Amino acid sequence: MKSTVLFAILLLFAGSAMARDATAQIKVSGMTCGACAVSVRRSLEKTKGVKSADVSVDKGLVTVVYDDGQVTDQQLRDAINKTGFKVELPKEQK
Ligand SMILES: [Cu+2]
Repeated sequence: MKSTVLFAILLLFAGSAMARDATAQIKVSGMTCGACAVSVRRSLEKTKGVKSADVSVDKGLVTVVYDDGQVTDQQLRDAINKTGFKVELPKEQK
């Protein structure tokens, strides 16, 4: 019985190691209310390769889980920029 559980746990780890899910946290300025958050989230969810998108208006932060084999971080930023809200570049980038 114990070995079955262990095997299941091992399978779980192997599965997550093979998945190519990546998480991006993107700072977005200009969002002021729930409707803003919804429009950003919808546009990301329409983007190919995006698994889920979570938008925090308070923090001005968008968290996207995506398949990095299908879509790039830059494409996510482009999708947000198309909604009219502005992606803030991280300080270390120029
Ligand atoms: Cu709004």
